[in-house]
Amino acid sequence: MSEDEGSAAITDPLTDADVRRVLGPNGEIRADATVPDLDDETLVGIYRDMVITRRFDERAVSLQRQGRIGTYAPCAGQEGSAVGTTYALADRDLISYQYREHGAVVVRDLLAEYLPYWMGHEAGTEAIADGNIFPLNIGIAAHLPHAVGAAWAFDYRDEDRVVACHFGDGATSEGDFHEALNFAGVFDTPVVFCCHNNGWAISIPESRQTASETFAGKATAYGFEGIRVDGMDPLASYAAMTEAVERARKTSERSGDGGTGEADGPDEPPRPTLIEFVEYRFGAHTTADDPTAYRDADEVERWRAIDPIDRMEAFLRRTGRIDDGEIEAIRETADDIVADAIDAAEDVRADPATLFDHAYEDLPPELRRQRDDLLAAIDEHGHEAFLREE
Ligand SMILES: Cc1ncc(C[n+]2csc(CCOP(=O)(O)OP(=O)(O)O)c2C)c(N)n1
Ligand SMILES: [Mg+2]
Repeated sequence: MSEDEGSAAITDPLTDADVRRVLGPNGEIRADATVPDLDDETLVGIYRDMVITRRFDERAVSLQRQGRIGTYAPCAGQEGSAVGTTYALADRDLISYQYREHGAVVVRDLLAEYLPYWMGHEAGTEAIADGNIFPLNIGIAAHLPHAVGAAWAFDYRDEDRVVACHFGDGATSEGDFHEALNFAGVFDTPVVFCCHNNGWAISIPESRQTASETFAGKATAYGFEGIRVDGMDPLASYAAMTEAVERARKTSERSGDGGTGEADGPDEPPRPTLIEFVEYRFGAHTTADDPTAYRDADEVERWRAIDPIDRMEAFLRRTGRIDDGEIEAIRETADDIVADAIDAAEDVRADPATLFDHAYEDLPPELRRQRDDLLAAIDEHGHEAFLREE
């Protein structure tokens, strides 16, 4: 984005012709687009899950400001791709994500179980594993080889499961990204790489991240398809992901023979896809960041004009699927779901001694001494002495 565009009036910020869209900037169905074949309940469900994700975001930022959770990475602006892609998956499919795609957890209905993670409790990541979601990953791109490994294992074991692997534009500069995509291309692993290009990696703009014309174009080097999609359009995100998931499933499942392997046609292997979701994060990189130091307010406003929730809401209204009353009810439900999740998470009481549990099979002497001191102190003063004062 050039600087002289800074003061331009608010217009559609996403004009690249190669970016797939179903909804226009105002939620209208584009002339060249097909609305995915989903029933009304599912379409409203996509909207509801985005509203819940946004509400969760607002509350999480506020909780961090009050010292009730740790550093948090907001998702606002990116709900369309996080929620839309997850609707294209079966529950048995695995999700591996960076740290911002909370909408995926919302769709899997695991918000309450997950929130303790942001309060420093291991239980938060353990719980989402039960919903086929890998622990979130802060070490940029480090989860990509693991995601590909999981996909390879599914294929090897002949399991009808695919992996959705989410990461940012910044992650594409890591060696792990290239190793993972290369391996996936060579070994035909059933994985969909979801690159969330929000224009920034903390304060590094897209223009300093790559000299490639697009992030999707990098797939060419690995021998599979790369496509660009409006990540602030949940329907386009769903449609693109559905297509990529289909390609990743084994031939027998793709041909609809129920996995008997008696399908007609050549025995094609699963193929990976790289989807570049072009989108924007409205808020700070994390609650530890001040984005006004590196991007101007006009840029944020331009992208806010195509807010994924507003567009989906306008689409649902225009097509007669929801009205004011239903929208109000969805917002109230979202408030309640998030409030209940916070209450449940704040009730979690971890044993401080578990701090020592997961790094070593046998604790080194110094850590053993520290643990023994802690246990002795708990013995003397009781657990309550180690809890935050209300
Ligand atoms: C290996 C590694 N290097 C650096 C960092 C510090 N870091 C945290 S987030 C981030 C930017 C990532 O940007 P991107 O992949 O675009 O994701 P976004 O935050 O925009 O969603 C960096 C460099 C890290 N966590 N891990
Ligand atoms: Mg980014």
